[in-house]
Amino acid sequence: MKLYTVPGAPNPTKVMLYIAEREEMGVSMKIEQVLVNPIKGEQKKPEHLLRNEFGALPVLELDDGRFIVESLAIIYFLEDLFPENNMIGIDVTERGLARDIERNIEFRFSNIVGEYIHATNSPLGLEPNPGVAAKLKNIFPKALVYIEKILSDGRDLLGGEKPSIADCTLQSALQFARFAKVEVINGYPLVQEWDKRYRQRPAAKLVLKF
Ligand SMILES: N[C@@H](CCC(=O)N[C@@H](CS)C(=O)NCC(=O)O)C(=O)O
Repeated sequence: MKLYTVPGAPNPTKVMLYIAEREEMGVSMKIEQVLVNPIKGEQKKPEHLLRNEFGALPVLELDDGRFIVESLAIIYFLEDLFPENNMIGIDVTERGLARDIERNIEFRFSNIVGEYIHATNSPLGLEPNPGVAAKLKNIFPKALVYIEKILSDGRDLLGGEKPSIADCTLQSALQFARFAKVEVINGYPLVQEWDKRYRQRPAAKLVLKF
């Protein structure tokens, strides 16, 4: 299999962190990573549009030549393909809760922070939009309060002691903020500590560039 990806971008990083965490747990996925550079517009080139008509990253190319183009669908595919010692676990309630945290973080934090970054100091060179940035800056702190509450019982990681998909999602958004030099977690000490802790993990050291 091949993963078309780019370090630094949030959705590709989420999948790359997931793969690195699973490999750390002893799963050998044998996925070749192929760079597609959005700063050069390579995600909109005809050869990439054949992989993903939406012109986005990441894309997983299966061994039979078909493609999966949504980051979370790629992760769940890999969970199913390599079920032993998977990340989301087997207990139905635990799985439901883990998925809930991940979705809340993506929809209420990562996606909004991504738009905030593009409106503030876009790595893709989009025109800054202070009006949009000011509006978004009032929205994502609610998610930070939610994350602080989760971490307030002293857990190391979002799902407890083991890494979860939510950790990959949150860290990929925070890396994007560091890459763009846009501050988003000041005043949220438990999130800041989690961030420092997570970045010490071998998988994080392998994947994160910023
Ligand atoms: N919902 C998709 C979003 C994919 C996406 O928007 N990827 C960004 C990078 S984080 C991208 O390729 N942006 C460049 C573009 O859309 O031109 C997913 O989760 O995979």
